Formats: sequence, structure tokens, C-alpha cells
Amino acid sequence: LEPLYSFMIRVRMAGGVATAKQWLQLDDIAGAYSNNTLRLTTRQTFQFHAVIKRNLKPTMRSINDALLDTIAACGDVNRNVMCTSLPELSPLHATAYAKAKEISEHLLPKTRAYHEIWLDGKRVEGGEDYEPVYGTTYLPRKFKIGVVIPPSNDIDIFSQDLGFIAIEKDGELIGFNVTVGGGLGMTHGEPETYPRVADVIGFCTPEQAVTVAEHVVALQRDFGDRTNRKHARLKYTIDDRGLDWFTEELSRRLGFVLAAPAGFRFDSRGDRFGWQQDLQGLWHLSLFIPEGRVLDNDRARVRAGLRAVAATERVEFRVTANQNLIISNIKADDKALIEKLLAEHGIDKLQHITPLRQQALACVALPTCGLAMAEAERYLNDFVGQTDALLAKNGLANEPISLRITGCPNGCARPFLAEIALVGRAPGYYALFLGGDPFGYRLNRLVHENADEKTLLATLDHWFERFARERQNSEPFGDFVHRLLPAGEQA
Ligand code: SRM
Ligand code: SF4
Repeated sequence: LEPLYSFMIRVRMAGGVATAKQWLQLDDIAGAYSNNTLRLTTRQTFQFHAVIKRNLKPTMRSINDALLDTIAACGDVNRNVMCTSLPELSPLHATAYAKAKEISEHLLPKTRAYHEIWLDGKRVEGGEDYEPVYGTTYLPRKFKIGVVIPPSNDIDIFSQDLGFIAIEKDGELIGFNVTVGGGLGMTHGEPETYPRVADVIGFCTPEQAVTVAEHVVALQRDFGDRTNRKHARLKYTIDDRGLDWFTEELSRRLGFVLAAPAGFRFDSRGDRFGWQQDLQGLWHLSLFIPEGRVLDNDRARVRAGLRAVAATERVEFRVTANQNLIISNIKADDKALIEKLLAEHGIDKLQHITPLRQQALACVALPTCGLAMAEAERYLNDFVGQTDALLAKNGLANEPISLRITGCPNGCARPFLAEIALVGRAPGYYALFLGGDPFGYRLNRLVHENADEKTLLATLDHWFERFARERQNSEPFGDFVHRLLPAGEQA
């Protein structure tokens, strides 16, 4: 008798866009083969949890029937390409999203093995497939790409191995600033592993973007560390050899030099909840989904409600990088119907939340993540509630502060870019980091190596009290802590 192995399956979905039909099919899979939930991820896609071994093939086939797949959602290849999801910037969004999709398709492994193993099962003639980008060795490690449209930095562009910052002129996309070397994973107590924010290295035209992506990936394929997986991301290749070496090698391979970066500015990172109308007159509704988990429980019937919305077939869905959802492309005449369906399932009531909760993020962690040291998704609701109470006590109830929790230092909810971050060390214990900025430019700093809940809350209370008393003008919380906490000092 074999043990009851269960697996996580992640869908590939560039930019997080799914049709209503695909939503219904994914929801069917959640019911038939998974644990009756859909998990929205921080890279804008879906995960199925608790898929037992004998259901792997039927699940993969059903995903394929939905015209989606799981190719390159994991592994040492380019992962799900992210793209800003705010739809009101439609003209720019359409071209930027198309570019994200093109990069995603271009960097997809060409191997037929996926189809052989999971779908038709037939061996494809001609032996091993030729991999023009990945070669025979693939990459030393995972690789992440994002396309962001200022002023929103919803996808945390500085955390990506390779980023494209859309630059516009008179409402048209004229090109991208290119960023390289972001990455967040680290290991507690091993300073040679560290989170790093990306550098802006230049500007390329929309036509050059795919070539730039291919050559940056190939450069990492050729120079990334293949002897130590903890040192195998692009950020370490750049730090070991220097940014000048990197840009020169990239220019040599491209056959041209990137232009000087254009000016840009971010002014937000969270989702803009509620209704928004785009320039074509279509409506988009950004919904808060607690902990990014689409399920029915005593708070609301989110899964049933979204299924009912999808069944109208008059909408599209966009998963945001903050594990929320945009119901998209709604005609004015259909708005009332969508609102009615959401109200019938209690989803409207979930939307009345504090600014802290609006931005709060947690990774999956326990019970499904094998690397988790502490709770995250299941702790978020409780910890946000307690932190909100402290903010209210200090007269700060409406402060839009970013709070992120992960079960370990791999950084799946991008904690090191938050103003407040809890990073799991052991059950009930977290390292506390403070002082990131609100828009994702700066890393936060360690203020407690190993704190229980009481210590975490006492430390936050101390900083909130000082913030309420000593902040300068409308200085954000993260900037305040960053200003007052000398480098290297712990609370
Ligand atoms: Fe992640 C590994 C979940 C975004 C850095 N991540 C994992 C695994 C697969 C655990 C494992 O290897 O056994 C987690 C599955 C847990 C579960 O039970 O579902 C996991 N990562 C997630 C998700 C689902 C978190 C979430 O709650 O949304 C995100 C899925 C993204 C996706 O759709 O593709 C997720 N992971 C991230 C991010 C954020 C991002 O990409 O924007 C990061 C930090 C950015 C980065 O990569 O530097 C991230 N995950 C990691 C790492 C550390 C990599 C490193 O360089 O050290 C690992 C561990 C590893 O690769 O060995 C990891
Ligand atoms: Fe798991 Fe750690 Fe990622 Fe959380 S941060 S999902 S605990 S690997």
C-alpha cells in the first residue's frame, strides 16, 4: 500500500488574466481533485492544494482543457511573467500585457516532455527537443520577470530578476526601463544569502524587450552559480561580477547599448478596490479576497459567488499580485447583476476593511508548504486584527501601512519590501523587519531576530506611539522607522 501523497499544482497564467470559462473550469478542478479552494498567488496565478497522486494526471488534463497549463510555473526556468493589473490604464495596459505574454511565450521551454507525461502520453519522435534559450542544462535556478506600469508598483518590480518598467509618452507605450538583479529569498543566520532590490540599467524599445529578456536569461544561464543553489540567482551573479561587467556583457550579446533610463515614479503598490471605468467605458471591480483563498466559509461564500459571476459569461478575471481579484470588462448594464450576485454570497461585506488589511499579504505556509517554519496565511487575519487595534489605540486607524507575513525567509509574500514584516522562525516565533517604504523601492531592516506574539505587538506599539508623536508631516510609517532606526541597531 502506498502512502497518500498529495501535491500542489500551480497554473501558468501571464499577467493573471483568465476568461469566465476558464474560471469555471478551474473551479471545477478545485472541487473534483483539490481541497475545494483556489489559492490566488503573489505571482498572479492559481494554486491547487492537496491533489492526491492518482489525481495528478486528470488535473493536468483538465487544466489543459481550460487552455491553460502548468509548464514553467515551477522549476529552473522563467516563471509566470507578471504584469500590472490595474485596468483603468487601458491603452498602455493592453500593449504592456501583450508584451508580458510575448516574453512568457518566448521563454517557455520547448520540450514536449510535459505533453508526453501528462497529456497524450505518446513519445514524440526525434529524441530530446532542442531548447534554444535553455540549452541542455536549463538555468541554475528559478528566474522571475515582471512588467510594471507606473505609477502603480503592484508587482514589486524591484523584487524581480528582470523587470520592465513601462514608459509612456502622450498615452502611448514608448519603451521600458530595464531592471535586473532583484530577488528576496534568504536563510536565517546565513548573511551570504540576502534579499536584494533590482538596479535600473537602461531603457529599451518595445521591439527590443523580448531580445533583452532572452539575453539576460542566457547570461544567467552561462554565468549563474551551478555549484550552490543558495547562491544561484541572478542577484548573486551581478554582485559577484559587478553591475558594470553585467551591462557590458549584455550589450556585447545584444549588439547594442541600452539607452539611458527614462524618468518614472511609483505612488502606490496595493490594489485600488471598488469600481473603475476604463477609457473604452467598460467597468472593472477590484475585490478584496481574504488571504487570497477562494473558498466558502462562515465569513462569505466567495467560491460560490465568483462561480455565479463567472457563469454569467459577461466578465473576465484578473488575479492581482496582492492575491486579490479584479472582475473585469463589465458592461454598464451588467454592473447591477454582478453586485447582486456578490451581495447574495456575502462578498460585498468583506470589502469594508481597514487600510492595513487592504494591503496585508501572507504566503501559504502551513499546512501545505514543506518549507514553512511558522504560520502565515492562517495567522494573517488574527495578526492584522491585533495590529489594527494598536493603530486605533494610537490614533492611526487610517494609516495605509504595508504588513506582510511569511512562514520562512524564502520571501514568497515579498516581506522584505514591506513596512512591517514577520518572517517565520519556529511555530509562534518570527523575525521582525521594519522600515520598508510604501512603494517598494527599499528593503526593510531586522529589528528582532526571534520574537513571540507578545514581543511583536509590544515592539509595534512602541513604534506606533513614537510615530504618532514624532512623525514629520505626512511621513509614511516605514520612512519614519527607517529615519530613526540607525543602521545595524535592533529594537
Ligand atoms: Fe515561493 C518556494 C509558494 C511567490 C520565493 N514558494 C515555494 C514553495 C513552492 C515551497 C517549496 O519549494 O516546497 C511554496 C509552495 C507553498 C504551498 O504550499 O503552496 C511557495 N511562492 C509561493 C506562493 C504560492 C506564495 C503565495 O502565498 O502566494 C507564490 C507563488 C508564485 C507563483 O504563482 O509563481 C510564491 N516565492 C514567491 C515570491 C514572490 C514573487 O515571486 O513575486 C518569492 C520571492 C521572490 C524571489 O523569488 O526572490 C518566492 N519560493 C521562494 C523561494 C526562495 C527562492 C530563493 O531565491 O531563495 C522558495 C524556495 C526555493 O526556491 O528553494 C520558494
Ligand atoms: Fe513556504 Fe516559506 Fe514560501 Fe511561505 S515563504 S510559502 S513558508 S517557502
